[in-house]
Amino acid sequence: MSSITDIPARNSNPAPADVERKPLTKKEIAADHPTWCPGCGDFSVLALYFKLIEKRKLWHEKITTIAGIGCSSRFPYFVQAHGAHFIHGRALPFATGISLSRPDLHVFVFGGDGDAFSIGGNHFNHTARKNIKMTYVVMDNWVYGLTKKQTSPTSPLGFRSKTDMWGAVDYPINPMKQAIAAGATFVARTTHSNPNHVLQMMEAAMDHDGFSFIECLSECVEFYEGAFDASNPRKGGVFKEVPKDHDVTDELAAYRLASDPFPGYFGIFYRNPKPTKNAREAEIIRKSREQVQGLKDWEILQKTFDRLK
Ligand SMILES: Cc1ncc(C[n+]2csc(CCOP(=O)(O)OP(=O)(O)O)c2C)c(N)n1
Ligand code: SF4
Ligand SMILES: [Mg+2]
Repeated sequence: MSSITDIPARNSNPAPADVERKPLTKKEIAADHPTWCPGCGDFSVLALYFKLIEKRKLWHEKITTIAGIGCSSRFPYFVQAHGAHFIHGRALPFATGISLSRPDLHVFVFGGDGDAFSIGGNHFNHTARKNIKMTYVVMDNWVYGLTKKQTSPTSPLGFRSKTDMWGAVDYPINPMKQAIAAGATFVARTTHSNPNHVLQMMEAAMDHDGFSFIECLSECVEFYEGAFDASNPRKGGVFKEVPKDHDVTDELAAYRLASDPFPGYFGIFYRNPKPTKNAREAEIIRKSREQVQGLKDWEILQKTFDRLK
């Protein structure tokens, strides 16, 4: 009888049949036509996810695309693969269950700044500290887009919205600092307006064995037009990459990079692998299986009941 622990590890070599399989084409990965507003930054992130799937030969049955609720969180609808559009702010716990039970899958989570840092703020911290193996891309537009312009945790001071008619008075969070402080083992920043860079960051995140977090600036052209112009050279801004001599294993140096005022730096701020919860749990399962080796299922059950007496 097979069990979840018999599933091959995610990084195991592909079977010979897989080697001969052609990479999926965009046509095979794209599902419904995205319902985003024309010009929304989220289109770019989706297009680069398709590119990643094609380039890295990720088969339908080997990936899963999870999201919460929001414009950005509509993401899984548009991907022809397994996935779920889950409850607002709860994408990470849902993805955690998948990651721990199916170590052979690439678990990708997409969502917005509200989903990640307001209603899902608690889950963000805990998923990061537990170092659950997955890639989380937050499409940060500094606003609640789906619900038509409320202040989000990343909206800058003074931002006028339906919830702050006289301008936001709450200090915004800094997603990079939050991710580093929470214990994420891979922390990167990119922007929808630089497609090559988005792809580069997604590839690096996917290859990281642990919780990999990407803040991807993604403009909401409807409710926060021009928010990121200062980071876009085509709009007169500056795209400043993380300095070549930055030590990505240095947490304090990463924190200092994250303190640079907007538009700040782009690239990998922090990458410091350490054992994942996936690995630790797999080890516990392995050891406990050793203890019951050779026993029949009913004998294992009986042992458990005896322990409960
Ligand atoms: C429990 C719950 N509370 C509130 C809402 C309403 N709601 C839906 S999306 C959203 C915020 C979305 O903002 P963000 O995550 O930044 O995504 P965006 O639309 O900007 O991409 C809110 C408050 C909801 N769907 N469920
Ligand atoms: S409201 Fe904003 S975030 Fe939502 S689809 Fe339109 S441009 Fe994109
Ligand atoms: Mg948002």
